[in-house]
Amino acid sequence: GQVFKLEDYRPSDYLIPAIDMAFALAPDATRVVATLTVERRQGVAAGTPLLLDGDELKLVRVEIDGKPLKEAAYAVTPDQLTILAPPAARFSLTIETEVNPSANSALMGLYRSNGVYCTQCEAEGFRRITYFLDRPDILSVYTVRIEAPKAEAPLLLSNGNPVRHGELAGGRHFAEWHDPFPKPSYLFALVAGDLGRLADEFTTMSGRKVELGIYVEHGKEALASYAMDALKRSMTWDEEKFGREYDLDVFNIVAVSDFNMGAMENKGLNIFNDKYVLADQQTATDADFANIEAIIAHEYFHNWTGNRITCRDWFQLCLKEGLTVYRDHEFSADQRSRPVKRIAEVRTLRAHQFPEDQGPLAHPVRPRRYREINNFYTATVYEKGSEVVRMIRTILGAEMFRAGMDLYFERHDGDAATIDDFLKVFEDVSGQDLSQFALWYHQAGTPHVTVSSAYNASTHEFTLEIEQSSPPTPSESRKRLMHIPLAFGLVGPDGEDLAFGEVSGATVEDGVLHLHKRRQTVVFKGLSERPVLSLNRGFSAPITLSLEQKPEDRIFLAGNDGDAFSRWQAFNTLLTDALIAGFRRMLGNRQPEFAASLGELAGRIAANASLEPAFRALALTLPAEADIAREIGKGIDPDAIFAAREALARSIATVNEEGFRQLYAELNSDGPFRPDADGAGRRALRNVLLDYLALLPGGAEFAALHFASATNMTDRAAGLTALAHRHAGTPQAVDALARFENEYSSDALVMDKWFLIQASAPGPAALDTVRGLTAHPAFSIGNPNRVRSLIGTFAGANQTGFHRADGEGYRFFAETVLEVEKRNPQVAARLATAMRSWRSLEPVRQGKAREALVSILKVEKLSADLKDIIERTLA
Ligand code: HT7
Ligand code: ZN
Repeated sequence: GQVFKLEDYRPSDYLIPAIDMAFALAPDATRVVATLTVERRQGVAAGTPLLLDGDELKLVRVEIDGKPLKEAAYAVTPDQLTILAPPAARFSLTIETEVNPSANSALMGLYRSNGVYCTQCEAEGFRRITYFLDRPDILSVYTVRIEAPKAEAPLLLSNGNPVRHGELAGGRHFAEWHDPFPKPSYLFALVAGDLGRLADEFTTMSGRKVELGIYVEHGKEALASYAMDALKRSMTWDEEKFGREYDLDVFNIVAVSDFNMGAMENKGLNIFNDKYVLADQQTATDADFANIEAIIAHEYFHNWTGNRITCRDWFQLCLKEGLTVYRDHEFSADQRSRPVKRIAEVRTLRAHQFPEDQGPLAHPVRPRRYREINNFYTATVYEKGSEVVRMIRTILGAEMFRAGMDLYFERHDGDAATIDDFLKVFEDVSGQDLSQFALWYHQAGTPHVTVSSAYNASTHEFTLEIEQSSPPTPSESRKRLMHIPLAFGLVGPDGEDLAFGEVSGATVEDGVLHLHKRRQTVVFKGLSERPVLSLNRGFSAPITLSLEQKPEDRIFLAGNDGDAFSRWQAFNTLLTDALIAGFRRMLGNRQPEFAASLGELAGRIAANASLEPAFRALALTLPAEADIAREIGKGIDPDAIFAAREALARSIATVNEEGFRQLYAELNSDGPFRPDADGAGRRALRNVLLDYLALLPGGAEFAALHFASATNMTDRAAGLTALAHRHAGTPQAVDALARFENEYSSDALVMDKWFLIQASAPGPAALDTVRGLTAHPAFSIGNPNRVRSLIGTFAGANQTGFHRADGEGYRFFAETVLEVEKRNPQVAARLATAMRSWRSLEPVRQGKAREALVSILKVEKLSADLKDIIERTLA
């Protein structure tokens, strides 16, 4: 396949300042008439051919300035339309195409989901609707007319503001939309169908009224009320925190049930996976509510970071995605608990981005090459991209960061911009040189920092020996040195940060130590007591850190560090170290042993009422099996990791049984359900305690009671998980699974939880369960949510089931990925990334994993999406 390279970027020869589109919708044969105003760019020779992108298109007619084009004047294939010698510097080009929305199972372009017509154009779906310069630096003003039978599609939506609508003969009707803001084609959207509407309004900071609408299946309107509330809070927050006001008369959101990703920020018409819109306490967990809030905010924030200022090319994807993730993280931190949110973000980053950055699919936040752009909507672009923006804020400080953002909006509104443009605004407002910092965008891999410390009681000096390194990644064997901003504190015996005098060996400003070199010896003077070092507070830099520190110091930090993230980190490091030691003992056929201090500390954290429950829940959650595997790095035997983790959980539960039971009972609140941070935090802590208590004698009965008495989905799902994972096959587990299935068989989103819980049940038997569930009536291989909940969970979150030593998990997975690929290459490719860490497995599993990957590559006519992932995974 073709490799696209950043250095090949050239502006297009032609511009398309305006496009008028007319859709005559029909399930199998929709007609699209697109009239493009085309302008030759200054300096381009007259007669230069105009090459328009297409993808599986059928051309019906083509006209220039209203006259049919002779056959000799153009060349057409399903993938390209070439106007061989355009007649003038400016002309109008009319193209009629026919597309089949019903047959579009790839869910890119115009398709039907549950009888609703909808579109997905990012990244290159617009070319599946009409021939176009389908690249993000072509900005056009869109006017769209939609025509359809009124009974089938009473609702006709597109971007921008409504212009007019009316009745037509034969039971048909039409609506016209105009979007005054020039936009790239990937932000085009159309929705038509019969949907219910939840309506509201918002008055912007300058007093303009905006009509808000969330469209869902009839009868589900009430389930969109949390999403509506999140939308209004997002609009207010963006005004208050970034001075950004909404700019159209309407803002619509549509929920569809077949969607390749979470949601899409089309201008004025966001389209959402219904999983991220519909929620109430009986069907959604607290995690679902938090996701809805974050994704509603994310898509809304794109209106300024992505839509008003878009990307010049797809290499700049992080310009909109990393920045918008940063903005949605800050929003959630302000709406909920900042430290809890930060810990959750870091856990996600480590679970998804670190393995990507440390494996064969590693790429820079701003890549320089791609074969299939759909495969670059990655944790690196999104999550590490957000961390890079966070570091800019750490380096510049809050005020200067805001000044830079203001300048970005002022200077680049209406532009298709680059990462260099973004960095330049911060350089311009601050006068700082960010050229070394820019490597965070350009260099792949997770930097590693090693630190040792020494205190000299006679000179009152505290010395740090620091070294940075970056491991090689695909096609980047030599790495340059990074600017790494490390927030820190020197913690004194009373838990307060100690003041220090002169510092040599590094720039230290506002509690941040800046690394620029390979090795730095940093000396803090004027410390009359030995400090305990708290480093990378708040996870100020996305690195891995080897910090020589005594367990007593970690225990001290876990209880006393002024930074909540670092308290969590200190305890988590203690747990991880214990689990790795336990794993090694298992490999040596010895039972793991754990220091009593660990269990006692867990008990103290659980009982510490001065800590918010959500924090305690996160602290008491043991590192996941995949986290432990990542820390171990190679020779992974998932069964040994599982056994070590189980043993530690049992030991913590046994030592703390009484305290945990008492706290569990105290947390049982009977008040009204609230999906806010406090309510969710209490449930999270109670459900973590359930996980521990379910391991003790009588655990099945205990979990069954929890399940049966649950008054909300968070508790019900936690009870079912405890039964299905810890007591599989017991009458309690079998009964609870059956009851759940019976109760929710007609609610696809809730059935996804039922699939997920079974797909993640540890042990080799999960494979047969998952295989069997692919034949369940609620499962559908064509629906991305079903595939992700059953197959994606099995491969991504079931270490012992998927990585069965006999390799059967991999074989099943390879077969299923290929089944998915026939319908939806994009979803198949994303699924396949679950194999990215195969080289860290022990040799037998590694061999079986390799066989499965190779078996996929042997298939003829593999899609570009899947081929790209498998080839890079094997390289
Ligand atoms: N910008 C959106 C990305 C997206 C997408 C990309 C490829 C294929 C399908 C897709 N659906 C949505 C979502 C976002 O990041 O906000
Ligand atoms: Zn986004």
